[in-house]
Amino acid sequence: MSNPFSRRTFGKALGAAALISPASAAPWQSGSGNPDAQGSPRPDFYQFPSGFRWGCATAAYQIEGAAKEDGRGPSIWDTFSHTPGKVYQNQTGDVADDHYHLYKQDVQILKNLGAKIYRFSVSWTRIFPEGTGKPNPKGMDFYNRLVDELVANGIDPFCTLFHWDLPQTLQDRVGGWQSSDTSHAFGDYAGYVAGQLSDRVGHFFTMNEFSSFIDIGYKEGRFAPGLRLPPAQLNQARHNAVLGHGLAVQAIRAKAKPGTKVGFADNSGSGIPVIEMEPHIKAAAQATRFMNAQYLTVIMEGKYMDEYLQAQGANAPKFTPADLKIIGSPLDFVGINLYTPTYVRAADTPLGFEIVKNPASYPHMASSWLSIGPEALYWAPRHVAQIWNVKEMYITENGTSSLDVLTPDGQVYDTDRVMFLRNYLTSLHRAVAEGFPVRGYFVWSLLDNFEWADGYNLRFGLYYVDYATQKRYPKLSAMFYKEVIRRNAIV
Ligand code: GBH
Repeated sequence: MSNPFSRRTFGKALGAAALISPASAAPWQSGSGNPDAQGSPRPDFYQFPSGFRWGCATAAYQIEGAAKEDGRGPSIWDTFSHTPGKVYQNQTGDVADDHYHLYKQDVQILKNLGAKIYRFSVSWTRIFPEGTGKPNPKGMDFYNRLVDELVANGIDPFCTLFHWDLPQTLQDRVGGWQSSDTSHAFGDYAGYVAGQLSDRVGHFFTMNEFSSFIDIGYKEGRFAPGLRLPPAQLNQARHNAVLGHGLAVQAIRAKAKPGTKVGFADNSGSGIPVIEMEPHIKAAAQATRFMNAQYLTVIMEGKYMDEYLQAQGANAPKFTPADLKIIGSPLDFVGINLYTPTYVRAADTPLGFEIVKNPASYPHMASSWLSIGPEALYWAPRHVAQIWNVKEMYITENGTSSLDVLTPDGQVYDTDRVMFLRNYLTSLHRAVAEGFPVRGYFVWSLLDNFEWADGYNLRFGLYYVDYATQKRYPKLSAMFYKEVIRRNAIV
């Protein structure tokens, strides 16, 4: 242990000295490791502060299955996945991971990992099979059982109210997010669920990834409901989505136990300075505001950016000042789903930035869209904290697909996923060490699952799912993550 290039030496360079063990010990001295390392042969340099919370995330349609059970109504993803040609090999979420029946076993998996937080989503049509009307008690029962099971096992449930499975009835009746009727229906549903669960659930996310369900579902047509709307209608759908978010915030505040925290989980584009120097950093912050003008920015600022409205011209959304007040309802925290970087440079443009396109040789993971940029996990929290003065943040998703292979001895050696997580976590560590208020981190995902239009082809789990038997196998990455959690440090 006399390595002059110890991780500890680098630690000082990263400004993380406060989080590592005795400053008096020379970096090359052995035996001065962090006491939390529990027998580790070397000091844990990438130590997280105590109280940092580690967990995993999932979403209802991707894991639950039981599509017709206990009165669940159809969602737009049932319809879409059953439409030939929309999903890889016409696969559906009818059975998925059968989590609806295997949830107790899945909670044990979480417990075994050492996860202290778990993010799941509620299927709207289990609660209100037609989107509105009378709640279905059997549907609510499932989430009551799940939440009880989590709490009994020492895992704090974080609940997402909308992860894309919109009631088909609302799509048919009013055009889904094309109508503000859907925004109001969502508010009512969110308030109802929060009222039922907030005695045990302390954190609610209104919606997951605005741009995914609106831009891909209503503009590109590759996600449910598979529409390609012209710009004015698209902008109105975007507006109705953020309006629904705001109405849900208000409904949750009205119906949930006092002290319940409300936020959202968005995959906001995160500008990364091409080189870490002042002009590019400033440009990256500006880009972050502008790229997210129709979602994150209007929610955080209660106002559409002038540049956004000007750029949209006659296609800009129609709204009232009252809408903006609802959309900008104060939040308790912000959740950020983070996968890919967007590089930005300073430029002589009205907002002072230009997005730098990656060359074709830029590396990506098994999903072709998943370009690798660990530093996104540093810049996104920094931008959100600095631009909007946010005091509590979670990384609500981060992880990767892999072409996992189950070996005959029941192992999955997903070294690519371990590489990915280890590298991204170093950037998260930097953000936390510099004081940006990230309180917890959720890996996407606990289990392999229905990866939307990619079906079961791409696996994102820490646990491999054999869909023929529904047996779960821990991958190498699960063992890696378990050790990260145990040591509260990157290993
Ligand atoms: C998240 O989306 C979702 O919240 C989660 O449900 C999902 O399983 C997970 O990530 C992994 O994908 O069709 O090639 O243009 C992440 C953001 C936005 C990434 C949509 C994929 C479509 C890629 N996603 N995007 S492509």
